[in-house]
Formats: sequence, C-alpha cells, structure tokens
Amino acid sequence: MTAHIPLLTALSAPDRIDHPAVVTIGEDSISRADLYSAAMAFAERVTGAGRVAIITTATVDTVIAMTGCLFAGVTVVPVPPDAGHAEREHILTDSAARYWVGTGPDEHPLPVIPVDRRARASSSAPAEPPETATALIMYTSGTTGAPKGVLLSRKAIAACIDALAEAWEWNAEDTLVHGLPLFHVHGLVLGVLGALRLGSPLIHTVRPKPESYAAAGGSLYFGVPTVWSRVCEQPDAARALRSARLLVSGSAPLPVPVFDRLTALTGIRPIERYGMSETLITVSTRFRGERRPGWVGLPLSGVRTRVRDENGNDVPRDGVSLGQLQISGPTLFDGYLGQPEKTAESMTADGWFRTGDIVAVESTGFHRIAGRESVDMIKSGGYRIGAGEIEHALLAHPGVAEAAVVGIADPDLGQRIVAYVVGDIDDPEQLSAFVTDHLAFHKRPRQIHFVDALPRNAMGKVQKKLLTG
Ligand code: MCA
Ligand code: AMP
Repeated sequence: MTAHIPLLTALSAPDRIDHPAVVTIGEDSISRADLYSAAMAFAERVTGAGRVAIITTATVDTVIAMTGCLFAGVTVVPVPPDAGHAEREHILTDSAARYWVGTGPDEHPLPVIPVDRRARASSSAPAEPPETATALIMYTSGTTGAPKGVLLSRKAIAACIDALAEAWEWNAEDTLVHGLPLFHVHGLVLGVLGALRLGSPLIHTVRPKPESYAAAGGSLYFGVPTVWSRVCEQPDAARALRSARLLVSGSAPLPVPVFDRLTALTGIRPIERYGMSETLITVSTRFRGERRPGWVGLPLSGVRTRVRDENGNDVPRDGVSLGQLQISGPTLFDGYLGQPEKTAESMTADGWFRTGDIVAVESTGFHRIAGRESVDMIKSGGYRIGAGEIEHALLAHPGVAEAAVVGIADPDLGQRIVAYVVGDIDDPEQLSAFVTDHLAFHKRPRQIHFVDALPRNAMGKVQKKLLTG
C-alpha cells in the first residue's frame, strides 16, 4: 500500500486549527481555521476536476484555491497574473487544464470555479491523495521553445520543505515574510506551501518592496538577490530587519558586495540556497553553520550532488575546478509534461538530473555556482527566461526579420534582457510592449538595439558571445 503523507500538515492538524491569522496578503488576512474551512469547501467543489489553472494574483483567495486543490488531490497549474496571450494560451493548452480560478481569458473559455470564503464543506475531509500524485505543474523556460511544464509530486514538495525546515530550523514559531510571485517555486512552494506545512504565519507583501519588508516585523525573510540589493539601497529599511532571525537569498547569485552590505546593515549574514524548478531546493547554507559570501553551502538532507566534466568524468572537489552540477534525491521532478525526450535529455543514464549550472565544490562539500552552461538561459530579477522564447516572440512582429536575445550583467537585475533586431521597425517601446503583450512583463527586453545584421559564423549561427562581450 502507498504510504500517505499529509502535505499541508500544520494547516490540517486538529491541534493547530485555532492558531491566529495564518496568511496575510497586503491588507487582507485569514485565520488558520477559516483558511482550513474555506479550502475544504473549495476541495469539495474541485474533487475530480483533473487539472485546475489558477491565476496567481497575490490574494487570500488564491491561497484558498491552491490549498483546496491540494486537499482534493487536484493538480494546480499556476498561471502568472500578467501572462500575455501567447504564454497563457500555451500554458492552458499544454496543461489541458479543465477549470480556471480567477478572471478567465476570453479567447480560451474554461469553466470558472469561484472562491467563496464563507463556504463550508458539507462532508468530512477527503482522504489524503497518494504522495506520488502531481501537486503542481510549474511552467518554466528552457533555452529554446515555449516554457515546459515541470511535474512536481506531493512527496518532492514535502521532502524539500522538510529538508529546509531542518537546515534553517524553520518552524511554527517563525513568521515568514516575502512578496515574491506565486507562480514559481520560490514564492509558492517555499513561500506559501512551506508556511502551511510548517505552521509559520505568512505575511505576503504583494510586491517585494524594501519598505514593506521593513514594516512586516517577521522573523524569516525570503528574497531574490535583486530584492536584497534594493533593501541595501534603503538603509533604514535594511536596519529594520535587524530583529529578524534569518534573511534568505535564492533563485540567482547573490553578489558578494550585496552579502557584505546586507550583513553590515542588518547584523545578519544571509543564508544562500540554490535550486531549480526541476529539482526544488537542493543546496543551502545552514542556520547553524558557515555562511560564506559567494557560496551556497551543502546539499540538503537526502540530496546528493556530483560534478562532471564534458566527458562525464568526476571533477576534483578542490573548490576551484569547474564542472556541470548533477543532482539526485527525493526533491526531483517527475519529468516535463508530455515531453519524454526532453525529460530523458535532462537526466543521465543512471538517473541524475543535469542542472546546466557550472559549479565548483570544495572538500568540505561547500558549493559555489559559477554560472550557466548556456548563454541562452537568462536570469533577470530571479526569473529564468529563455532567449529562444523571446526571440520567437520578437519574430512574431511583422517588422522583425531577425532577432537575437542575450543577458547582459546588470547591477540591479543580475542580468537584463537585451535584444538585437534586424528589420523594419525602430521603436523600442513598441517592440518591448509587443513582447509584454505576448509573454509577460518580466520577459520584455529592457534594451533593444536595431542593427543591419547579426554576427554569424560560417555555419550561419548567431555568435552571441560577440553580443555579450
Ligand atoms: C510591475 N510593473 C508592471 C508589472 N509588474 N507594470 C505593468 N505590468 C506588470 N505586470 C511595474 C511596477 O508597478 C513598477 O512601477 C515597475 O513596473 C517596476 O516594478 P518591479 O516590481 O520593481 O519590477 P522589476 O524591476 O521588473 O522586478 C524586480 C523584482 C522581480 C521585483 C525583483 O523581478 C521579481 O519579483 N522577481 C522574483 C522572481 C522569482 O520569484 N523567481 C523565482 C523563480 P512603479 O515603480 O511605478 O511602481 S523559482 C527559482 O528560481 C528556484 C527554484 C529558486 O532557486 O528559487
Ligand atoms: P528556476 O528554474 O527558475 O528556478 O531557475 C533555476 C536556476 O536559477 C538555476 O539553474 C541557477 O542557474 C539559478 N539559481 C538558483 N538559485 C541560485 C543561487 N543561489 N545562486 C546562483 N544561481 C542560482
């Protein structure tokens, strides 16, 4: 028989039901008991619904819908609230979502399931779904093509949260604060499901603004490096975080000067942790342990890492030799939805996930992320953005004949999206708005260069190194 694990333990455990406000989003909040009841009622409505797409506006209703689906064993497909029409259409079609929560798109009519906060379930709790069931299909960019649906099981999510709880000594005594988007692992899996599983009240600030973080008065804060760098730009906001227990950075490299400045302003050395949509969080520094600028620490409980060169040989663990990071462990995804070849390509023959990240590991097991293998994977503001996806959107514009997109080092965003375009158009604002309309706000090029030709090699391939250098 399959062992069942309750995913949102702290929310459903009877002894915790009377805990005060469990989720606060902006000005709105809900108690643990009310969230539990409303989510149970939502679960009753969605039972058997297959896959449900949820537009992830940062609201309490979104959390109720998400929780209800998970109670019912219904797979959630998080949709970015500002997804442009092409991206939204892709997510809905590819995932074959049958219902929609939020304001539905006109061009893709699906039955909408409303969230009713006052509704109460008429029957008792549904049985806990099997731990192998898919909890989330998380869309994430590859280097080419449209975003792929990453299948995340209940057990992978539970294993990740529990390993982080151990590493950071994160428990119900913490109040978690962040303002990250709810359609990626960071803001959703750690930032919402983590809080609901472990029992810590969550304050979501809607947007991750330094002044909102300062006003929240929490003990545990999550941010991407851009957020921490903006916090440092507002020293009063940074100093207000001195009473926190932990400041955690992830999703992109935290620049050493930001680590140092944050430490000087808050008195807290930030925790750095590394992960991917496909692997969840796998490596982190510890609450009790060394926190070293530029290094992301040790594998989490149950996770194994290895570093291979291009011939598949182990790279020495000497802290300087670089190779590709591969991961195995309980937090891995179950593949890309409907793409067995892409799934197979991402794994080694002996079952390790190829991250595409270049790392060095030292003999103590500490990991340093040196960069990505491919220039076509851009990280901007902590968002993973495939160059190919943006090139494709640009080429859909009638005035664009050729396009090449690169990530250029940026002091605020880590990398900013820069496009080189050949064609009959010379208005960067119009072209950037075109991408926003197709894909999403954060995927718009921040800079567009109109050029006569793209640099190509003898084979006709664009030489992106000449555009980034
Ligand atoms: C923002 N604005 C908009 C929109 N969004 N305008 C129109 N449409 C929109 N959709 C406006 C804002 O109101 C603001 O205007 C201005 O644009 C800039 O907004 P801001 O939010 O500061 O935007 P940004 O500079 O583009 O964003 C920086 C950011 C954002 C807030 C750091 O990039 C972000 O939320 N990143 C988080 C990404 C993330 O969660 N990644 C996790 C992936 P005004 O200034 O007038 O108000 S998961 C992952 O990587 C793994 C597993 C891991 O390891 O975690
Ligand atoms: P995503 O799938 O959106 O979660 O993006 C995953 C990628 O983000 C990884 O492959 C890394 O390139 C990058 N990343 C995540 N966390 C870190 C970190 N702490 N330091 C450096 N890069 C990171």
